[in-house]
Amino acid sequence: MPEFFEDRVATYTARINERLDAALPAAAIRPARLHEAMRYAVLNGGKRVRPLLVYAAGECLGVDPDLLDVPAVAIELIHAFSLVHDDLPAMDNDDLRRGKPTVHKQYDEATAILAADALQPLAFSILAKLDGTSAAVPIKLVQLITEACGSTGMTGGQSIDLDSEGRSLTVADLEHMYSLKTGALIHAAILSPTLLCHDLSDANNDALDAFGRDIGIVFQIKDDILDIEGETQVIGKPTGSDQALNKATYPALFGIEASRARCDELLSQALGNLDQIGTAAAPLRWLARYIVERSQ
Ligand code: GRG
Repeated sequence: MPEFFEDRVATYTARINERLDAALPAAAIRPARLHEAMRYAVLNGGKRVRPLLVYAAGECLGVDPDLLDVPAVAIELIHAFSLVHDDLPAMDNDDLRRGKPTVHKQYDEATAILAADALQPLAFSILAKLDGTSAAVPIKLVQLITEACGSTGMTGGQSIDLDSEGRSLTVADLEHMYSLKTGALIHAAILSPTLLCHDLSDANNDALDAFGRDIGIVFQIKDDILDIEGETQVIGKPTGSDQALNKATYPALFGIEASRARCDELLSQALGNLDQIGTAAAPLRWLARYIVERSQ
């Protein structure tokens, strides 16, 4: 059984990497340095968890994978954009990402900012050009994903994260920040196939909605744990950077054991939500467990 899913992950990862490559402007097109930096930001590795969640949730609902490529690519481009900005000196000031120099280290700060700036409109133009659906679908996808990125989504979460350095937060406030900073885009990835499904029941929609919320928070708590217990060579970035920045994280505020326990609790709640969907949710169940058990 696990090998079966590992093969599927490899197939979908190869698929998204090809689609991303095709979606990005060729490095030879002027301005070449900007295009090179955009390609570096996106194609320099990465687990592709968000696209995998798009494909897995789409499979659950019986959506044609050719339609899923569009939200999968757009969401990964936005994720790559967020990592470039997150690594800048004005934010987390990181030199290493995915085992390679961060974009501002490989190029320069101005190029990194511009590459990220250009990835975002590329993502939305790809969504707007989706065909093979009614005209309302691309608009709904754009609405879902812009809300996940904006001031009450990822950008807002990043703002709270930066403001929280050196401060003590309640569990509720910390999880609110996580649900925005990391969870919002993961939630949008899981919900995007619902907009491409013709016969979605309210119950299945609610199940995916609840699953997406839980798994987004789990993803960030696991990221915090890896920042302490992971190996730099495996996670592709220095460990201990949260502590160096005095970040408000789950392990820093509540301890590593409480962090593990919360991951397990949220995972079991997330998996419980999928009971409604039944066996068709097997790929999502596998990905949820992978998110908690991963070492990178
Ligand atoms: C993009 C609209 C927009 C705003 C940017 C900078 C910023 C606002 C948000 C940063 C959000 C952020 C970096 C959250 C952390 C999420 C996280 C745990 C990232 C690591 O994701 P992985 O492990 O990375 O999936 P890989 O490298 O595998 O893709």
